[in-house]
Amino acid sequence: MSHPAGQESRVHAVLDDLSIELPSWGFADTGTRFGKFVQPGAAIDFNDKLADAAEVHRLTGCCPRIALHVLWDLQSEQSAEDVKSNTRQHGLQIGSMNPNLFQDQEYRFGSLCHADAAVGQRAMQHCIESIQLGQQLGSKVVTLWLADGTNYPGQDSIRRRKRQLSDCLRQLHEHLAADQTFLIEYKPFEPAFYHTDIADWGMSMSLARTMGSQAKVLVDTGHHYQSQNIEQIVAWLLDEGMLGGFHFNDRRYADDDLTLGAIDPYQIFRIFCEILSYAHDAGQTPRIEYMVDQSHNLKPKIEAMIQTVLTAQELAAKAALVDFHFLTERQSAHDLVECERHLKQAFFTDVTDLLAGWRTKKGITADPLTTYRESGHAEQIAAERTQRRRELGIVAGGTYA
Ligand code: LRH
Ligand code: MN
Repeated sequence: MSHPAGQESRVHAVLDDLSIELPSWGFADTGTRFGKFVQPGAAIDFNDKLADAAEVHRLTGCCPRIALHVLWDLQSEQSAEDVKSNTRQHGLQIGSMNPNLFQDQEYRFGSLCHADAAVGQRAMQHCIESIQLGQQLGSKVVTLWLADGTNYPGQDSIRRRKRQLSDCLRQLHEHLAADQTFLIEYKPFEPAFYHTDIADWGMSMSLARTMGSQAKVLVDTGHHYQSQNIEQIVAWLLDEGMLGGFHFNDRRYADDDLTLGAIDPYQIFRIFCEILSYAHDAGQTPRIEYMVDQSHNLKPKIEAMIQTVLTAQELAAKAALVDFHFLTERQSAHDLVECERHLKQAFFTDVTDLLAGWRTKKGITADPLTTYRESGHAEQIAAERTQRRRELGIVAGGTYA
């Protein structure tokens, strides 16, 4: 299929810039509160997570970093040097560090927002250790999501928690290395169901502003109310210089963590359009951390991750087809129909050949998902890990209660 002049180079330039960080936890067995469905090929330990992320990077050529969840991936006996060399051996780099302030019993009523100073202190200590571990591991990003909130009106003072949280974040900023960025993730609800201390983009941006110059906002696409216009939030954060990154996933109802584009691919296309429109007007591509945050309860995990990365590339490539000079001209003419038609035309354009061309140029397979499905890799790791689980006496699965 021939494409108008300039489109191929625009698409390839956008794909060259689109480096996607994979979540270590996307390769391990996960579940819902109603149970955990185990997969024979699921990662058993950190080394498996590295091997699986490396397989996705080998096939897609655009996932050089793996995000770590500090308590899920880093055991105390592992030295930072071990983790670093192990990661390098798999041809990967350490991406963002994710402190975990949501699974310990004492965080029942919050962590950094907890009224009990001792609990708050322990939470601060974990954040400081995560920041320092990141420095030892060469990680440039710390992403903080807090489950903190309340379940009932009157349960606690929202303003006290806000002020305490802001103080904590200001202190944490002092511990950052000059090249570290701190991303504050917001979420409107779950696990708290009355108020969440960092519930939306405005609260996150306000906290990031008072925290310090190295703090920005993390947009998890699954953390919005149904009718919220996410691309408008992205446009605002770009214009404020406060967009730090994304946790990509999709949802039908709440924080469903489904594979990207499974429900609303046009949503992600519109987000990429806001980013490319900003880049067009600013004459430069903003530094954005593109990260995946999904849990693959039913789909084979590596296939789901490859599918996710390919979907992000496809939707970014479609957004690159938009001629923002033409669009701006039509917008100033209030030519609503042509503006919408131009976006829809790009969205419905088949970019398979442009993507294949970019992959061939990079020396990787033109069709990573089919190549993986026909490689026998899934069957091979399922057999090997089933055997290893048996040897380790790991009885997989588990009920909620
Ligand atoms: C919270 C969240 C957060 C991660 C977790 C795995 O819902 O999006 O980013 O720590 O999922
Ligand atoms: Mn997230």
